Amino acid sequence: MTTNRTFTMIKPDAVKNGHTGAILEKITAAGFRIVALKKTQLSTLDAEAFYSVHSERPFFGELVNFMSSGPIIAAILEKENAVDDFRTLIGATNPADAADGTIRKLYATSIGENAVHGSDSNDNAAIEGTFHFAGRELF
Ligand code: FUP
Repeated sequence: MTTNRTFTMIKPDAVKNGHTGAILEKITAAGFRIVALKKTQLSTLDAEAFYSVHSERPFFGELVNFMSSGPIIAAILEKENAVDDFRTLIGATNPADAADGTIRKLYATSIGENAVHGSDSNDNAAIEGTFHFAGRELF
């Protein structure tokens, strides 16, 4: 995957609360092109694997339960400087600390149920995109 791509999930809270359309609109309005997109649901094992880097953290069990609790929207996005610009667009992990106008400020309810995921590096964007999508699903 090239370095102008990032990976995102609209998390179960935001999907359940009906924010999918508004969040996708904010993403495309910010200049991101959708390379791949699907609605899916993580199993417990999927969520444990996706978040394995956090397996020793105290919130790991809750994170896995939440992320497998309902459908998500997974997407690969393309834009110059995609990883950093997307993290700016979504805001801080804790919505209480997120800047005004960011997706988490607008749509997240707590640090655990924070509406969206955004890759934190080019390497992880590639790994996470491959976790969710086959090559023939990228356009
Ligand atoms: P981010 O990169 O902003 O998604 O944040 P992290 O990689 O630090 O955390 C990944 C996910 O773990 C967060 F989206 C939500 C969850 N988390 C908690 O539930 N509690 C915490 O204290 C930190 C993170």
